[in-house]
Amino acid sequence: MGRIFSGLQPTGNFHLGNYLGALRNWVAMQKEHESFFCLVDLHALTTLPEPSKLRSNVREIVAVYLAAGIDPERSYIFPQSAVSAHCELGWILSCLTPLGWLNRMTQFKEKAGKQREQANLGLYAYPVLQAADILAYRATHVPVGEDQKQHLELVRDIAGAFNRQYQVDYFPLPEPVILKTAARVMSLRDGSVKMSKSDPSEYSRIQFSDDPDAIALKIRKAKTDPDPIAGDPKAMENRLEALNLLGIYGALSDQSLDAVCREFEGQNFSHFKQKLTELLINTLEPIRQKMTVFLKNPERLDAILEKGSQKARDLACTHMNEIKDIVGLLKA
Ligand code: AQP
Repeated sequence: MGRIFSGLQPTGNFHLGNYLGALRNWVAMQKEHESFFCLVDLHALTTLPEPSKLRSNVREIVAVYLAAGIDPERSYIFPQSAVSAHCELGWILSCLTPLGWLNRMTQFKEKAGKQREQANLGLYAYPVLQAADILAYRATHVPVGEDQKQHLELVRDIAGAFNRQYQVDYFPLPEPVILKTAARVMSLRDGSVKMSKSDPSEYSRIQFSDDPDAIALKIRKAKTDPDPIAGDPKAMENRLEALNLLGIYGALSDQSLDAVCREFEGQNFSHFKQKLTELLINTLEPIRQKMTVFLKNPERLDAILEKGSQKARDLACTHMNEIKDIVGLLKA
C-alpha cells in the first residue's frame, strides 16, 4: 500500500476534465492507499481570487469531493494553507531547483503568455510548491490528468536532487498515475485546447453545477463535423472535436475508444450526442444533487476539513523535523 497525494484548486468552475482526469481516479485509488486530498488554496492565490469567493469555493470543493465519492472516514481532506509545512518545505526545495528546470515548464509559458514580465513569482514558482505539497507527505503516487505530467517529472527531479545533495534516500520518487482514457479532456468548442476552468466560454466545458438542461444544451452546441462516425479512431485522426466526444463517452462508460467507434460506426453525431447527453446526466446529476445536500451542512464540511488538517499537520510536521535535521536546521 502506497500513499496518495493530489489536489484541486478551489477556483470554481469544476468541470468534467477535473473529474475524469483526477477526481474519479482518486475515488477508486482511496480503497488501496492512504490518501491525502488537498484543496490547494495557496496555489489558487496565484490568480488573485476575491477573498470571499475563495472562501466559498473551498467549501464547494469539499462538497464536490464528497459527492464524487471521496470517503472522509478513509481519506484525509484538508486545505493546503492549514499545513504550514507546505511553504516551509517549498523554500527548502526552491534552493535546490535550478531556474533552468522552471524555465522549461510549459504551463507557466501558457498561463503567462505575452504578459510574462507581469506574471507573478507565485505562478512561476508554482511547481516547486507543488513538489513540496507531495513530498511533505512522502507520497508514492499522484493521480493527475495528463497536463500535470511535466510538473510531476519536475517533482521527481527535485526529490532526486534533495536525496543526492544530502546523500540520503529520504524522498520516494512519486509515480504519476495518469489514466489512458480521458487523461486530457478537450474543450467542447475547440478540440485542440484542453477543457479548462478559465476558458471564457461556458460552452467549452461541462461543469459540476450544470443541471440536465444545461448539459443537454452544451452537448447540442458542442462542435463536431458533418461526417459519420468511423469504425476505427485512426480514420478520424484530424477530427479532434469528434474524437474528444467519443473519448468522453468511452471514459464514462468504461469502454475503449475503439469499442465506442465500433458501437456508433456509420451514425451521425445527432444520435451520438443524445446518447452522450444521457450518459453525462446519469453520471453527473447524482453528484450535483449530493453536492447540494452537503452544501446545506457547512458545519459537517468544516469538521471534515478539521479532521483532515489535523492528520495532515501531524504527518507533515514529523517529516519536517526529519527534513530540518537532514539539511542542518534546528528542529521546532
Ligand atoms: N481538461 C482536463 N482533462 C483531464 N484532466 C484535467 N485536469 C484539469 N483539466 C483537465 C486535471 O484536474 C486537476 C486540476 O486541478 P486544478 O484545479 O489544480 O487545475 P486547474 O489548472 O485549476 O484546472 P484547469 O481546468 O486546468 O484550469 P485552468 O483554466 O487554470 O487551466 C489536475 O489533476 C489536472 O491534471
